[in-house]
Amino acid sequence: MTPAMPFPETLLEALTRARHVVAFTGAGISAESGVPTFRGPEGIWSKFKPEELASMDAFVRNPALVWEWYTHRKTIIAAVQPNQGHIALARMERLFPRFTLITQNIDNLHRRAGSTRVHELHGNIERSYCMTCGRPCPDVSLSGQGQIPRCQACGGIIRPDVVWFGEMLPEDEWNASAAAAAAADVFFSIGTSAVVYPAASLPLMAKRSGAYLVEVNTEPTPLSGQADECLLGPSGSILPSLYEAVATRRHKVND
Ligand code: BV8
Ligand code: ZN
Repeated sequence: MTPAMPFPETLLEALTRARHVVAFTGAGISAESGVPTFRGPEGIWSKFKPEELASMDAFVRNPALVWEWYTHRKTIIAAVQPNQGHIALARMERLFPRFTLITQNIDNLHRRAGSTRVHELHGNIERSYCMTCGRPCPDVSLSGQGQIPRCQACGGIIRPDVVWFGEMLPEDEWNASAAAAAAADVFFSIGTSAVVYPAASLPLMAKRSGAYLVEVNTEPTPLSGQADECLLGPSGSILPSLYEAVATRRHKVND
């Protein structure tokens, strides 16, 4: 049983009355599973600059280095499990009349935790495709000899199905996420440094449309000053406690 944390009454009241709740997540929600974040001290980017790896230029210049980095990350992700934060969000799907999950993460941990409706703004590392014929190529990695994966059908170069810097976000995922932000009664920004656009504009889009904006993070971010509530701490502890507190109240109110 997760120890109940004292949550602000305003937050519990907003969640008890809420019809549409949106959760927007970043690398921080997967940190407690053992997936390195991007900008933390142990963050992936601390060893590389984003443009060195997660961009088309980097891939054209040095596809083997980029594939080596994604193969390394796929190996890490395959070995970890969703944590209590992912699981609490999966359970929230059944707690509110409408619950939308939007993630910047490419690690697929939300789905593995049981979330069924996930908007992946930056793609999914478990998917790849041929840059020449577009054919999806499931589960490819750099070969042992450092050969970059090539399409069986046309010999084209295969790339990870993720959104690189300078690339557009998938239109349908973006449109659905922007619509959810505009309709949210409560919008959670969880485990994100809120610096990568256009994803980072979603929390303020929600607030401008009247949502109650809640940040869950182990440290302040550029968004903190605009949030109605800042819950400071690990999402793996805060989210399960919050779920328990709200589930109890909603059952009392709705029974
Ligand atoms: C686009 C997929 C253009 C790949 C990623 C100048 C100003 C404004 C914008 C720009 C600019 N220059 C360039 C841009 C645009 C650029 C951008 O925003 N750059 C930033 C860096 C300034 N954006 C783009 O290029 C986007 N595309 O703009 O298109 C365009 C426009 C028109 C027409 C054509 C083109 C595409 C961006 C997508 C890039 N791809 N990922 C991959 O993963 O390999 S971004 C990458 O960063 C991940 O998706 C990651 O999720 C995302 C954001 O990082 P976070 O998730 O926030 O992770 P981070 O480590 O930063 O933070 C973790 C947080 O968790 C921390 O706050 C930490 O405190 C907290 N935390 C840690 N542990 C816990 C915790 N919280 C709770 N509990 C814990 N236990
Ligand atoms: Zn092909």
